Amino acid sequence: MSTSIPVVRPYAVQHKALLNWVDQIAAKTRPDQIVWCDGSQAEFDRLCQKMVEAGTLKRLNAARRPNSYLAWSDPSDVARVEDRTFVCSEQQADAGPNNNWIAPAEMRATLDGLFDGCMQGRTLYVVPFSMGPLGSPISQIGVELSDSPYVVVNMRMMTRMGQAVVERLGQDGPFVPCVHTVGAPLSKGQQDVAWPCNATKYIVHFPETREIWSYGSGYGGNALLGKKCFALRIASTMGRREASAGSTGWLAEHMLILGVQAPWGRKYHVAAAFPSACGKTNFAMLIPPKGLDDNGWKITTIGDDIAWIKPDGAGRLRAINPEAGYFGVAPGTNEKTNYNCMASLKENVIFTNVALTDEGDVWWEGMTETPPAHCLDWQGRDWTPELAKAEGRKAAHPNARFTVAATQNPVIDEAWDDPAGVPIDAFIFGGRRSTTVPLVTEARSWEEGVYMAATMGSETTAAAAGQQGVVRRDPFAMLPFCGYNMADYFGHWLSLGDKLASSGAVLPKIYCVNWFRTDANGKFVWPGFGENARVLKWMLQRIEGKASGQEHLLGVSPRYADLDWSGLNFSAEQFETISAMDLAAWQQEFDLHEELFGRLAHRLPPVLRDIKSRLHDALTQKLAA
Ligand code: SAT
Ligand code: MN
Repeated sequence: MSTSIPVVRPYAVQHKALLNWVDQIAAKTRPDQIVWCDGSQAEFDRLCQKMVEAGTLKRLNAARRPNSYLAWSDPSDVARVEDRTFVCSEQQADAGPNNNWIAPAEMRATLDGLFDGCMQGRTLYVVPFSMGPLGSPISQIGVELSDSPYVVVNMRMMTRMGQAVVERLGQDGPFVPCVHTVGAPLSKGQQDVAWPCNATKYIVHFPETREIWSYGSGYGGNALLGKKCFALRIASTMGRREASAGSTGWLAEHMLILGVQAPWGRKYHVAAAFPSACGKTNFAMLIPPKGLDDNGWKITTIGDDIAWIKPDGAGRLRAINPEAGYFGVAPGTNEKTNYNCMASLKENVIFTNVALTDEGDVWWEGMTETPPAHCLDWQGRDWTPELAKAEGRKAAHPNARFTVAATQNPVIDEAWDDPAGVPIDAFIFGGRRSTTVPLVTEARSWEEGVYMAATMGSETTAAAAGQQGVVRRDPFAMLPFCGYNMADYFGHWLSLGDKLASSGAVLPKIYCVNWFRTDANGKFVWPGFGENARVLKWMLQRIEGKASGQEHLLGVSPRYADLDWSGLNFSAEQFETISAMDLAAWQQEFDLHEELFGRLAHRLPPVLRDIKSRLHDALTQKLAA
């Protein structure tokens, strides 16, 4: 097929199927031109300049924030839209009750209508990207076709993007096709707006054919299709599909990965899952507190949001960060909560939906103790501390973000880019719970760890559109990101553990944490942030068989004396507030586990039901005693 649409392609492409697909999408969406991205700095600068002229970006004060930009989105387009996100597998049961499902044929008909001419008056950018280091056995390649230059510049920071990826694909390499449009075609002479988008939104995945189609949004995970759409929803289905009698398959997880150098001379790697906007980026960059073993600890970042995990030849689970940048929550970030993050944000940053100060720099709630006397809020309106008080209006949107290359992180791990990945010693699962769940619990077995992760609950945050602060079950922090039936996903974790254990491999330990318990006044009791290193130390000592704890209903937790408190004033009473097992609350908690299992009953692995009965019986006995 050939179209008469002008094409800018600064390099040769040998891949016929890729060329044909781009032609085919262009014929349908009818852009003014097609531009193949090379991933260069010059291209990045050119696109940013164009967006400054169009009003999409503001260039920040070069003396204060060199090479940095600010975007304000449309007020209706500020977060992931979970109710507009679809997994269209052939069978509804394969998508599971955790996903919105529409029959593929019906969805294709809908998309056909929506994408018809949707890029008129715009440029179609071809964005080849690699999730993971180019050439790693764990990496995968995608190509996103998008009419948003904002997406292009963000993808350049968030992934390995450009010409080298096309070269890697060669004549017939596999790639995941991703099509994205803001859904705002321009008629001849029509003036564009700063943030084009559409009230109608569809974020669609076809797992069997590994396709992603996104319509109507320009924001975050709705539009940067390498992130949640590919690296989690599609990749999770790929990892499971590759499991067979002879193979464990692999895992695509909503996890940060960190390296921990312990003072006793061993380096560990930990992967931790938390729901969106629960402090993953902070945990991934944490600085151990002074006093803890005289600073013999060093924590380094491999990834802050997503981990792809595969066993190596010896059956050890190895993880890579498929991303190359951070798309983190700005509000609440400051030199105290995340020093290394603030250092990463000194230059070369794209900010979205934070406030603009009179000096041409950025500000957000919590960035400094004293707010600026005046700034423009994320919608461009005058903002002062007085107005904030009177109207309760925030300067930055609660889901305001920064996009920055991982290489700007001063504590990036030396192996963050290693194609072989890093060996995982422990998994951590955490939710945001103001009650019930203790500070830290070690699972007694892989199966019980899977049970704890599967039944995790969390209070909802601003990362997704919708009500905030309500507890929902968020198994493995994957509820919005698992591209297939959650019950099958539990089964995949269980069988992977089974296969590795029976091959003689040592499985990582599994921990469940909760940094967010509150006191009677609703205040967080645990200081969190850097102090979380104390919990990390206990976990690593447990791995070495060098720390004790107390067994209870769910597993093993530290007593007050089992944690290192040097340099921190935290009383045994305070510790009790965040560690106590309220048996009556657990009675209710098990009811909620049962509710979840009821929803997933169709394919739920029986082993999880057995564990639940066992734990519940033990609780009943305790309550009776
Ligand atoms: O908008 S994103 O999905 O990229 C961010 C998040 O939910 O963590
Ligand atoms: Mn996330």
